[in-house]
Amino acid sequence: MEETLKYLEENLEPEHFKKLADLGQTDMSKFVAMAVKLCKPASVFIATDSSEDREYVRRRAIELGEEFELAMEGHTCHFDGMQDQGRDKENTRQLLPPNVHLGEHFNYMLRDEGLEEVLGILDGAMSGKEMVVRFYCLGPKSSVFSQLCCQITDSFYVGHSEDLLYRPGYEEFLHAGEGVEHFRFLHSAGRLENGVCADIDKRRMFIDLQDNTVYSVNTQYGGNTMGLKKLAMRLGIQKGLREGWLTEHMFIVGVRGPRGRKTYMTGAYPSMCGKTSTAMIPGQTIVGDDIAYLKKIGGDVRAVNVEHGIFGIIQDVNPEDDPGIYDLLTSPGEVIFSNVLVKEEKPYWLGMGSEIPESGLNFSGEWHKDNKDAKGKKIDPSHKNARFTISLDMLENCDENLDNPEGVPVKAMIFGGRDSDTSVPVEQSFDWVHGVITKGASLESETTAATLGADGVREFNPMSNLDFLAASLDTYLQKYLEFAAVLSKPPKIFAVNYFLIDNEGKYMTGMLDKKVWMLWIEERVHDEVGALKTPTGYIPLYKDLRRLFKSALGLEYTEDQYKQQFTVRVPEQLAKTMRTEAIYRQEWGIPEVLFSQLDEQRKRLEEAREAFGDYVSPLMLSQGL
Ligand code: SPV
Ligand code: MN
Repeated sequence: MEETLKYLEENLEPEHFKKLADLGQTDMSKFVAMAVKLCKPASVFIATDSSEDREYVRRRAIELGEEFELAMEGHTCHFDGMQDQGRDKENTRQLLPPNVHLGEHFNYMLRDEGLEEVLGILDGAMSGKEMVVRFYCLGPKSSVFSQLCCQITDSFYVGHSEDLLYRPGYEEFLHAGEGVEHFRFLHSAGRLENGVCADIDKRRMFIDLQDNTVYSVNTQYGGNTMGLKKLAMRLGIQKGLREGWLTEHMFIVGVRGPRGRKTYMTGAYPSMCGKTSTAMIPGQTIVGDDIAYLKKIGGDVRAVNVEHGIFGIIQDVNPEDDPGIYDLLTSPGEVIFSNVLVKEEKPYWLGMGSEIPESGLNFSGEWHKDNKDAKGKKIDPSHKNARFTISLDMLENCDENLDNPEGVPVKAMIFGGRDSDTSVPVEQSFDWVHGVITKGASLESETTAATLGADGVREFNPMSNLDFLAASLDTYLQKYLEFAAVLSKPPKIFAVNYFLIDNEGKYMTGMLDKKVWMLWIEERVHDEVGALKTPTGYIPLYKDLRRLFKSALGLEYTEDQYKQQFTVRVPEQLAKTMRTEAIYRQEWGIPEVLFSQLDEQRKRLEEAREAFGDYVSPLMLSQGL
């Protein structure tokens, strides 16, 4: 330790050396010393939780040109490079010791080789730049869920974003005692040209599971750089599976039921499948929109939001579909816009509900509506994955239990994907095991712009967590099944699908209909409404949906709509069952119950086909519960 402290004392300004030394965390000091030695920054800023340090980080982001101010007070905008607009799955790898294999769905490499490569790229990556060291707490402070973290970066945009998205952790470290386990992240945007990363070909996000450390370099996009977000999920998943709890890609909301009752639910959907907008449905309260830790406490599953803010997709945020967020994005307050169009210091984005200028400044530089990219494709005014960053406590509908150290009790868990032709809009599983297997582990979704690559390709994405798993599928599933099996009343499991398309290529359900599905789920949790039993789960009765459409949205919901939306599509369902089974057959050690559940589902579907044909109208089914 003495050697480390000596090195730090020689290389940090006294004020900053003191802030770090005061923490008394040997391991962390070594990490900081290693990062300074390796990345060779011109200076180092150690940030505490103070408002001065926080303000400094925000100001530096602007001074360095990583963000620029917009007309509205508190609003700034940041641009990522043309090739840096989403999570780069290809170059995000877990580093594993020899002889550890997770399966073919994962991107990993040998730890020694990976470390050599990424440390080589990070060598001197901060020359001439300022390094900033931040401390955060994932989950509420002083709670059984708290997970301390240290983020080192040379991007003040990353630091500023994390200040909006996470709870401060300097004080927590100070009181935690020497040697507290923590996650750590080292990021450098690398060499910049015109404010964006110049060496995109050397973009790497490497996760060292053995050392709870993540390295990220030559990228600015939040999903690749903010260690506490998706990169920390791998570390959280690894730790949770060891200790018997879950780290999930889930929102958490409080849904108001009859007589003012509030019921908490989680929802796991892949990126860009309506997670944030579901968490923001008017009339509900929001605990979180992206990442949850779930633990068993006192006979309940309880969940916390790992985060304290939203890094949300801005496309289609407009006064009609997303009034809460739209208001916030058009009022004074601290907001970071990324990859939108800016004209005369005003931000514009696709689907904002008003006209977008024909020219302005965007992620491609000076933009005009006829501009084309290198492949000859027209450049959108704002990127499909353009985002806004805000703190949750700015929202009027922020839930009162956001910072409750015990979290909130989870009564329903919802799984949703982008599915144009197979599943009904909402459905309840028969029980915990059926739900985990046929709704969670079988989840598929058509790809979106949140990750680099083609859009609209159907992909297997169990629990919407595949991108972040730090365990083989058999371990993850086994632990998931065990997680709530011991509870007398495990959360009920539901599936939703907002993306069914009719023969003319139009969405079968409206943007706001999800409110009705949530209200139906709320009533089902309390056994207040009946349902029809289908081969794949319980679906709503027409009369309940008609009532809820009327009371929640003031709409007449017709029997024709119901029939069209809730028809059991047997060939598509059978094909899905077979696709899922084939994927799991290629894995090793998958719990046998997965195959037996899929087999039973297939038999039920075949029986229904015998009795009613390929497409089974809900009106043909009898009430099942
Ligand atoms: C997602 O893509 O799932 C997000 C944004 O929530 S990112 O930070 O890129 O992961
Ligand atoms: Mn996400």
